[in-house]
Amino acid sequence: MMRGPRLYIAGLVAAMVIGMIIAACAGAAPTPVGSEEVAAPAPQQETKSTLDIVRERDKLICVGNANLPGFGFLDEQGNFSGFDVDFCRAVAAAIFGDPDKVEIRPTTAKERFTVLQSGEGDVLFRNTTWTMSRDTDLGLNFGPTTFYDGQGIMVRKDSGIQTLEDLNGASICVQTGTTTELNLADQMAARGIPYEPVVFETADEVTTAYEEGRCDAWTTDKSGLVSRQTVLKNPADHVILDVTLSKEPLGPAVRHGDDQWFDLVNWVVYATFLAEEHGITSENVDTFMDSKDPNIRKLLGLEGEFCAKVGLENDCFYNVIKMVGNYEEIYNRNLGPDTIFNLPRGLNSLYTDGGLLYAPPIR
Ligand SMILES: N[C@@H](CCC(=O)N[C@@H](CS)C(=O)NCC(=O)O)C(=O)O
Repeated sequence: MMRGPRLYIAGLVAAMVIGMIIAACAGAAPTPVGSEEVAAPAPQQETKSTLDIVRERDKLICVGNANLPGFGFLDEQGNFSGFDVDFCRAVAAAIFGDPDKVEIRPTTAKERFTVLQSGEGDVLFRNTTWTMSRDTDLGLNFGPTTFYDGQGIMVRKDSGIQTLEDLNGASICVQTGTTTELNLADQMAARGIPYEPVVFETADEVTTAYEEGRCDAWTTDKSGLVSRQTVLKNPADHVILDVTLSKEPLGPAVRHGDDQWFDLVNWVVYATFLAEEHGITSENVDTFMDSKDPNIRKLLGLEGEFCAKVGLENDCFYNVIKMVGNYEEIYNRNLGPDTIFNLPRGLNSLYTDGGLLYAPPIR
């Protein structure tokens, strides 16, 4: 007898609950319990894109290096030059059609990430290794590797040291805030070789200590050793061992959170690879303006609207090539056979020459 009314009441309650849910889903405003407890709508944040900030400032700020000849170096006249500096100039050429609209903000290894994260710079071009922790924990995005490197060790020629095993019990100078410090520890531990790390904050301190004989060896990226060897009192007295302790893919980094800016930096670097691939240089680029090759036409802004996809004018890559050059020109100007470094391209050759430089297509 009782089943009927119970079912009826249960049905009524269910109908009320469903009705309330439908009302809520239909957008009925919940009654505020007290205005203090209702979160105010977040104010419309005027978050400017990095590109807007750079344009308003009328210059690009690259976080860089002042002490690494060939990569990022400040001369006595107050001018910066080097491979990383040229990539910074290439980004400015793409944005402004003027590679001089740049400021380099020199940093030590340790402070470079904070300077980028705090917004004091727009992009990091400072012989910086792409690692997983930097890519994730530090909130960075790494662009295409511009220089494939590996860690090396320098010793005095007359030391007789030839292998890592010869460094048993040796003191090794190393710079803090670098991958170098960590790789050294890993590699020596893996081989069971005891050593004494002598740690400094700047490259100048490392070099001075090494020259003064305070350490038997000195370790950093091989590019860094070749570069800093030139500032030693007697460069010929030193030798870089034929050992490679790590992979050091060096390239640009930007902050997380601005995908268009990340794309822009990426495609400027790729444009230098593609220009080399097509044999287009700063000298001959104008002779390609009547090219029938669709790949070249896209690169030079003659076909499609590719630069617009990263917020720029259609001649953005043309300006990079015309004003700064293709990858080979940038490499040779700073590190090639006519420089004191004379670094062989090796892995930093195009994929068509057996190297690792490979740009996706502009399409
Ligand atoms: N690629 C490594 C090493 C970068 C690095 O800072 N290298 C040193 C040694 S060559 C340097 O550039 N020092 C310049 C300076 O401190 O002034 C990294 O990203 O941690």
